[in-house]
Amino acid sequence: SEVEQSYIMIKPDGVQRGLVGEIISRFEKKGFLLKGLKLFQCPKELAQEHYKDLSERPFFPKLIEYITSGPVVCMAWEGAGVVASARKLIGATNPLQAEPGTIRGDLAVQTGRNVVHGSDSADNGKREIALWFKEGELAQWESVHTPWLIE
Ligand code: DAT
Ligand code: MG
Repeated sequence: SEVEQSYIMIKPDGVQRGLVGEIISRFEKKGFLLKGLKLFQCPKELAQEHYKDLSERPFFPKLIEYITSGPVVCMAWEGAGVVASARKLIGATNPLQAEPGTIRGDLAVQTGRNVVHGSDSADNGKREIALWFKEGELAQWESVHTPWLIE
C-alpha cells in the first residue's frame, strides 16, 4: 500500500483521563512514524470545519462542545496503509461495539466520549493535517527503526 498520513487526535476526555501516553504508545509500538504532535485548545470554528460533514446531524452541537471542552492532542502519523490500520487500532465509533484490544474497545464506553479520532481516508488525512497543523509544525525525519520494520 501507499505511504500516506493519518490525522489522529486524542479528544478532551482522553487528555483529562490521563490516556495520552497509552494512546500514543499504541501507534508508536505498531511501527508508524510520528510526523507531528501538539497539545492544543481547539477553537469552535476549527472543530466545525473538521466535522463539517456531520453539521446536519442532531448531535453536531454537542460534538463541537465536547471537542472544544479542553485540550486535545493533535498527531500526524505516516506509513504505508496507516489510515486503515489506525482505524482498526482505534475500533468502532461506538466503544461498546469496538473489539477488545482496540483503543475504544479497551478504554471507552460511549460514542460521545470515544477518546480518539482517526482519518477515514488518505484524502481526509491530508485535509485534516493541513487543517490542524501549520506549515513548519511537521517534522521531516527518518526513524532508525525503519529498516527493521520495512524490508
Ligand atoms: P468516527 O469518529 O468513528 O470516524 P464518525 O466520523 O461517524 O465516527 O463521527 C465522528 C464523531 O461524531 C464520533 O467519533 C462521535 C460523534 N458521533 C458520531 N455518531 C454519533 C451519534 N450517533 N451520536 C453521538 N455522537 C456521534
Ligand atoms: Mg470519522
